[in-house]
Amino acid sequence: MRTQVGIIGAGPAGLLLGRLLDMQGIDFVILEQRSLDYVLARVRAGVLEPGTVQTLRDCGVADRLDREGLPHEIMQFRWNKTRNDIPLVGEDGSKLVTYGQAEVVKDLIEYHEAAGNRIIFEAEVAGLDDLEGRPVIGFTDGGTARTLTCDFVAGCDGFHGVSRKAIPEAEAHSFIKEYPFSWLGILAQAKPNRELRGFAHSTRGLAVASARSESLGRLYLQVPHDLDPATMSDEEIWAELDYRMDDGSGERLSRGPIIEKSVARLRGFVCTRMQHGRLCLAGDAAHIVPPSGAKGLNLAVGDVRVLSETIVRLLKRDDASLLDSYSEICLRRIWPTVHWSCLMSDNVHMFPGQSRFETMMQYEMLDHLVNSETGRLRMREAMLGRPYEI
Ligand code: RFL
Repeated sequence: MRTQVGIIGAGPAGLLLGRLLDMQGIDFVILEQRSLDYVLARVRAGVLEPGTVQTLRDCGVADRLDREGLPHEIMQFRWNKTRNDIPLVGEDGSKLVTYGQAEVVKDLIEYHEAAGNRIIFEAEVAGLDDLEGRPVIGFTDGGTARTLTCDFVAGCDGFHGVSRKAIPEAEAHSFIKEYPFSWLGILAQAKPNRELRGFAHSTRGLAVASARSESLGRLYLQVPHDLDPATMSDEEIWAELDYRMDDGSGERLSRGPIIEKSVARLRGFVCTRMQHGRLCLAGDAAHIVPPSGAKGLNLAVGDVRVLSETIVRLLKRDDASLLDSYSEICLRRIWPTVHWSCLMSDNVHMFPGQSRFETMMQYEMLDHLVNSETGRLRMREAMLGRPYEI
């Protein structure tokens, strides 16, 4: 097979890149190791920055998002059993929107299917060759070994993908912070309670309550790495969420059947070498943020905007100027966002062996971010997302 751009991974990064290339008349093939059903069922991020929403609108894939997305004007924080609200509206009126990552992925796949674009599911990429000449992607399709020859490769294959491993010395140019706990995430058929949303720092650890739609709640509990979600009953999960979210107001979460449970580790990770020859990494393939900042998907969108312009200039105008500065441009948005996500994580969780002094320091930091003028400015800038360079 042959194409101009071989995209590895049908997550938000790969699917959006395909759409942006499509708008420029550049041919591409997306190779995805999982099945279509698996990709559509994956529950993950849900808070979209205004820039992400606008990018999806500019790509013509935001009709449902504009109808069903839930605008998010106030963020609630609880600590020491007290509720604090912070308005999160930009000076131009821009807001965060809650709309599940699975819905973004579904809208993009529907677009590609209608346009007749090539996405090959259950096609696992095993290796990359000749990245400094004419790249060749080796993959297995239904057990058969095949190759895709292309002019450019986009590594959008997530943290565990193969693309990063094809970059010489990527490991030596990587930075990682592992947190000593995980998040248990649940999806519940329960109407989210508007008065009980956001982050709650409790002495038994963090709880987060958010909405995926008017009738679906997405909630999280800080848990040990080795927690087997099957060992916690729905009743125990709701009781723990209520305990940690309690702010003395008497409000309780609305309960309903829990339809999905999963445990995810928290880590910060950045690979600063995001390009080698005609391969560029985008999204989780290059960086991971702890979810406390709700930034993973939004960062992927920022990378992909730079990557699509890099590819357009290279393939249409034979101009490699952006290719040489790809990592540098992306990292200018990545590092501050990683820093913000880690700052949030460091202050909303209970760490093993944490002293009461350290807890008081966390309260102080949260109070600064939520209740002081400079702190609110910082929070708004970080949560609404930094402006794009490209
Ligand atoms: P993805 O979504 O991981 O997609 C990568 C795709 O590549 C495929 N793949 C391969 N395909 C072919 N051959 C191979 N060898 C391949 N290896 C991998 C994979 O099957 C997959 O389809 O990366 P992408 O596109 O960069 O998008 C990034 C976002 O998905 C990610 O940042 C967020 O979901 C992170 N994240 C969250 N972010 C938030 O902002 N808020 C959240 O609440 C939030 N919750 C989460 C999350 C990530 C989670 N994971 C990864 C454990 C909850 C979870 C459970």
